[in-house]
Amino acid sequence: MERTFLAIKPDGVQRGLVGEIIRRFETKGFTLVGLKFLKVSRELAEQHYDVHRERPFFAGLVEFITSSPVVAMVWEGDGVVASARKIIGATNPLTSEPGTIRGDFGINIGRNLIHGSDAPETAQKEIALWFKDEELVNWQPHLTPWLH
Ligand code: 3AN
Repeated sequence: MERTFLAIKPDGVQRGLVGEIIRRFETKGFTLVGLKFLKVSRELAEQHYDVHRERPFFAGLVEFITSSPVVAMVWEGDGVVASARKIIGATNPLTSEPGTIRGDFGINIGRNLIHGSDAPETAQKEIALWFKDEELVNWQPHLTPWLH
């Protein structure tokens, strides 16, 4: 089953949007399989944003994500990587569609509330970086199958 890595960034936590953001993935029907609240180390932040190392905003990204706690999560479900990206919205909240998390709650590209893996391969790498195997819960909600 496909999995994705999501992290509610410091701005989402500080603005009290944790419940609202989690609700959107729950009500969509995806399954939560990992969840933790942590202050991110500089080492983890630099590894997570490694692809952006040469970008001018890299230092600011690392500074911000390490500045205050984040909620790290793994969600599971058919097509969850692409679907979560749609639920999150475009990178710049100013142009993200209303109805998306960034479109509904953000303005600033450097404060876009949530990270979501951009492809299944990236998701696997990010899940391995942020979570130990034993921190992920293999389970299935016992709902009527036609709901999902
Ligand atoms: P996304 O999070 O939508 O996948 P990426 O991977 O292009 O976006 O960028 C990673 C993060 O870098 C974004 N979430 C955003 O916080 C930050 N970022 C991207 N572009 C800029 C920019 N031009 N200025 C400041 N921060 C940026």
